Amino acid sequence: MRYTAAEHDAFAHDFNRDSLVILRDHIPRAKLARWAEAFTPLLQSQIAREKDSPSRGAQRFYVTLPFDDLFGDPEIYEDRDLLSILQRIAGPEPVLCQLASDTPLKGSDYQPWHADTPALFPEWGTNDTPSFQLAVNFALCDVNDDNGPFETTFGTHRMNKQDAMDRLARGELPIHRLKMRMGDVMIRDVRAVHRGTPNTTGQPRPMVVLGYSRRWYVRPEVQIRVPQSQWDKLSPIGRSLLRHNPVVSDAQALVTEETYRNFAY
Ligand SMILES: O=C(O)CCC(=O)C(=O)O
Repeated sequence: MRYTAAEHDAFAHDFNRDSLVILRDHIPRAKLARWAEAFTPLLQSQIAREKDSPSRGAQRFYVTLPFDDLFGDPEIYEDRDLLSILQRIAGPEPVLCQLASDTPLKGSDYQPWHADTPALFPEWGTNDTPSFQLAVNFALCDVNDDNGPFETTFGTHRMNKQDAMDRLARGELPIHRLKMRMGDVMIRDVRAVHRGTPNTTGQPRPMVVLGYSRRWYVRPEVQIRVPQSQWDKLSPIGRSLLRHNPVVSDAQALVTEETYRNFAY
């Protein structure tokens, strides 16, 4: 672990205020360079599948990653700092239910401002509950002003969504344009209002997303297909994190055509 319990507390405190925290320089860049290399053919296949109707907007692709020896890496998804902060934010025994990526290419545009999930109890007219659905994001390249930095607002994860949108439209909410180095890890509450921005370079900007949720929260729109041979190798922590995902034969695990289209909350 890089951080002390007091530092985990401080991260959780900042997260609850802002909707996100970034652990700088947390994953070795050499490891992510290997991910980037293996990602290229997966992206190409997804582009070929979706070319007439990209799932996340013009020239923006959602690619599910296989839970194999490279991408199913416990040094990343079981990282002790990450889990310590997640448990402070979203309670004990979280689940991991999504292993995927978002990639804008040249020709991509600003997405509409959005949240990735509706309020837990919409009839309350407020989002003011503790966090229940989190995204852990890290890029497979350095993210600068030109290649599609993630833009977000602070504190809107617990606001009424319409109020947040109205305040944003009136220019009352500062917009944070997040430049992240490859190796930085962001933990964010997906209720915060955010958007993808255009990538104007010729290089893709892959951003990995690991989806974690509270122990009782199920997201039917995503899943991780865990090959039996990987399940057999999982640690007790890995088995707990992945307990709600299907365990499939190694041959079946290769078949994945998940797309993910909802983003207009
Ligand atoms: O890739 C990004 O920077 C943001 C993507 C996003 O928010 C989405 O597709 O819902």
